Amino acid sequence: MSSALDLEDRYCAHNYHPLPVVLSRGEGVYVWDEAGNKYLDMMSAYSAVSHGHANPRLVAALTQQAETLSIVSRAFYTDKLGQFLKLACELTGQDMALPMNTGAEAVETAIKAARRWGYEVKGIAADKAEIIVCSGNFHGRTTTIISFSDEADYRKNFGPLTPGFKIIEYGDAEALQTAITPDTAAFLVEPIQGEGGIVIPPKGYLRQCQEICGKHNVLLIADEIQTGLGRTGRMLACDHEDVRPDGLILGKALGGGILPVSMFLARKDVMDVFVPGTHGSTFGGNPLAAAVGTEALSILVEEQLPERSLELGEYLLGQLAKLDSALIGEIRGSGLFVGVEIDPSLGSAREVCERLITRGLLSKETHETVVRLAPPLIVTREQLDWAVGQIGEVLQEMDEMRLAS
Ligand code: PXG
Repeated sequence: MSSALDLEDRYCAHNYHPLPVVLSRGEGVYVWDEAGNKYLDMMSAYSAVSHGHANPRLVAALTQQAETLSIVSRAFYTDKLGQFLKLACELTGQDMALPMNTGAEAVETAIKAARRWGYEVKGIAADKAEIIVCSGNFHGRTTTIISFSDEADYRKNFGPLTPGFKIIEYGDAEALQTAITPDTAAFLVEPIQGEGGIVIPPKGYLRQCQEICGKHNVLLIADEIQTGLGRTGRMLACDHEDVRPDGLILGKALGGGILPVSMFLARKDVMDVFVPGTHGSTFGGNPLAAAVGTEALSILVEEQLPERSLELGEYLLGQLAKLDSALIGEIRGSGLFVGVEIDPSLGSAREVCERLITRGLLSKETHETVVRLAPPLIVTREQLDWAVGQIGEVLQEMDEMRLAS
């Protein structure tokens, strides 16, 4: 056993169950382990590494800004934050942004904004504001956010939980219509559920939700931490249905796979509920994060990564569809955000991932039955061909073993 693996097992809290590989270097779509073995990264840190590992433009932006000015806190203006948020607003059609660091912090920011907007603009009675969320949601790990998860493991023995949330069926616009009351401040939704297993709602769902929210003066807040910034083949997954949400949450790829950078963006009348002293973060919006975030967004646009994701995603789905294996249930995806459902009666998604690792392909199961394929958006067609070949061979191996036993 590797000593790095032993050390991590001994000293790191066991809040994850990592696959047995010790990574030490990354470049582009590849990472290498301690022994020098090379892997194609089809996980991209849950979509955070859309630009590829150690992207030279991002490393240059990082080092140049680190040598200039990194952290000063929001007690002062800096020459980097305004231009970063301007670009983010222009690319997403939002008016203003509030910078944070991790995804969960940006979701918390959205929740605070929605509640305060509910009281101060919509006129909901004190402490009555409700936020509607979906079954199978994943929005992060803070105490408030797990309070509205329907995953028992995420909540167990972390109570007392935060009230004020109502869970409805994902993908069912009528359920939203029924659940709304005069106390509803917002509907918080992932345009495609990532951790839920790459779950794609029915066509037109988001648009219907937007209409319902508009009719009832309820904020539609899209959590695009995982689906945003080109992952699904458009800049935002909401763009597939020409939906502009009232609030938008970004994270992961916003930091270019180098730093944790997140933000909540919204219409001006929503963002105006924040006045000095009502919300903040020591690191949120620091010049280092702003410089890297600006470069990350510029690369997406200049290198047309959303368009690339759309084209290569369709290609990947087409190639996967040609695989002939009893183990495969549904194959679904949008852009380079693809899930391969493994029939649990015939094999486990984790076993598929473990076998793929031994062949130099990194992926991670989600919800036990889904193999997630989400490579950096700079991946090439040839690299995808190689990956599909490996997946095909692994499924064949598992099929043969199953039939032999
Ligand atoms: N919203 C969505 C849609 C996400 O996928 C978050 C919010 C939270 O982001 P942070 O940066 O706080 O992790 C995510 C995160 C995990 C885990 O084990 C989380 C994610 C993906 C895989 C594993 O906590 N997504």
